[in-house]
Amino acid sequence: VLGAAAIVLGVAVAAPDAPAPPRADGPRTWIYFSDKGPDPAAALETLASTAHPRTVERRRLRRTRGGLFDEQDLPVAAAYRAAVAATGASIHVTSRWLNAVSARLDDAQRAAIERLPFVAGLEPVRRGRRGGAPVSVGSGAAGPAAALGFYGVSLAQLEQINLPALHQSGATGAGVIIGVLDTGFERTHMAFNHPGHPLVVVAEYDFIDGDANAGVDPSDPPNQHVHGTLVLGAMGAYMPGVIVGAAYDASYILCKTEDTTGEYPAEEDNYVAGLEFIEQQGGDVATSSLGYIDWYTQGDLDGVTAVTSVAVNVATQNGVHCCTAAGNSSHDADPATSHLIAPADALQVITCGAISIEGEVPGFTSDGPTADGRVKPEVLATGVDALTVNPSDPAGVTDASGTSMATPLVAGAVACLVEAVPSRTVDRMRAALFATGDYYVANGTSDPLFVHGYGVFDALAAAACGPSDVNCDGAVNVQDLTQVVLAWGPCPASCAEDLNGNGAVDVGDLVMVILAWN
Ligand SMILES: [Ca+2]
Ligand SMILES: [Ca+2]
Ligand SMILES: [Ca+2]
Ligand SMILES: [Ca+2]
Repeated sequence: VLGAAAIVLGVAVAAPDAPAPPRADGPRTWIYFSDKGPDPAAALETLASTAHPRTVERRRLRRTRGGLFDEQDLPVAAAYRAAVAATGASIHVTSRWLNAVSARLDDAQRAAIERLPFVAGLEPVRRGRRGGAPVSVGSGAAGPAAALGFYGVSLAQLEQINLPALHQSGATGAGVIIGVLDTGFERTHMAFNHPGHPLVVVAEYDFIDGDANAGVDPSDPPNQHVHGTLVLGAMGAYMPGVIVGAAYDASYILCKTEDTTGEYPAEEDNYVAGLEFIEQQGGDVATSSLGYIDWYTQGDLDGVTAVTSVAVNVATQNGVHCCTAAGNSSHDADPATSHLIAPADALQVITCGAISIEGEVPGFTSDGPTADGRVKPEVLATGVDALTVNPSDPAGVTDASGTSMATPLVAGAVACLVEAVPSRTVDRMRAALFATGDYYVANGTSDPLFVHGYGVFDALAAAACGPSDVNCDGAVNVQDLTQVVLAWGPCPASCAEDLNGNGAVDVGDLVMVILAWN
């Protein structure tokens, strides 16, 4: 069965450069609306009282937009949605953040919708593949050896980011919710059903089939659960002595947003709907091991163009720490060329590249920067022969490779950091990880070739980084002051020196350092 699984995953790379034949059911179209309907102010009133308490709590702690809710959070106007449906178009997803619906349209429906006075525009729904090279899956032979200790076979990949030390300090992801955007998730594995410590799933949805089971339905194609299960195992497994995930005490929101049957496993409307679901269900962290590039060029990856990146920008502004894979489209020694997949270019996403346990960067891991020159990837974790649950053997483990595997390890570490420092904003979470990256610590800068980013971070050190400790060395002193002065000026995306997150390194940040001097 694993052989078959490898074939399914291989579909992602069967013909990366060939023109894409249309699927039998054809692509969908985004229909954007001009406003949120007749009385948005009244609708806004009811939002705060009807929102999930975890969503409200997270926004209070970490939201960087004004207030707790705004027009972005309002649902799409029901009358607008009904008018689109009245043309006969079948609506697939509805996005409040984009103020749009996606639907498959024939020419007559398209013409009728274009004439509606409240329709602002139509755009194709972009689709994509899992970023180039395959996520390889091992033989399943990586069985547990005797006397491996609590972490079993996961020890080395967790130690690489110094995560067991953070766990031992008491931060294991307890009380933190991680949302996962992937294929289906098979949860019969023993590591998800440990007596007294089962995997906790607080919400799930299947955006492909429109049902409430993101696991395995009888009608699902075989192996539709493989990729998602590999990813979930890296975070949520709990089988002491055999395999233990990066955030084994966290709770999960599972979103099946990737199809496995067509040539395009990733459709951006499902991703956007899944991310909104995670935010609305109180997620603290969102992680995606997928990407979209077929319709976009590297020049589009400026953080504000690709629809999935736009959605990630909204999520991070609402305090959701978002992690995503850089892609498996390779890298080169030319700093002017990039091989990223959206939403790796989003403004405050944590973009994850792959490295081996031995510290070697594999050929497949994608390089940055973004089109507007921002460092990507930012951090690295084990993405070569990473160990996780075997989706085809409820007692077994297997190895898998790809930035798909590095990403959930990073997301798990971030979830533990959220438990340790719940009020830390997305900006500062990024800064804390970057400041402890091994490339950054060794060189005082990120990798100029945009392959390592800041490098392999140190989860325990990142937890210790106080709000005014720019360089995360445990003290606030002249070095932090110097770093602020050297970075003086606008910082529209995210930088370690923008301590108060106001988009600039300025006197406010200087004051924060001086007040915290110790
Ligand atoms: Ca289903
Ligand atoms: Ca390059
Ligand atoms: Ca310092
Ligand atoms: Ca500032």
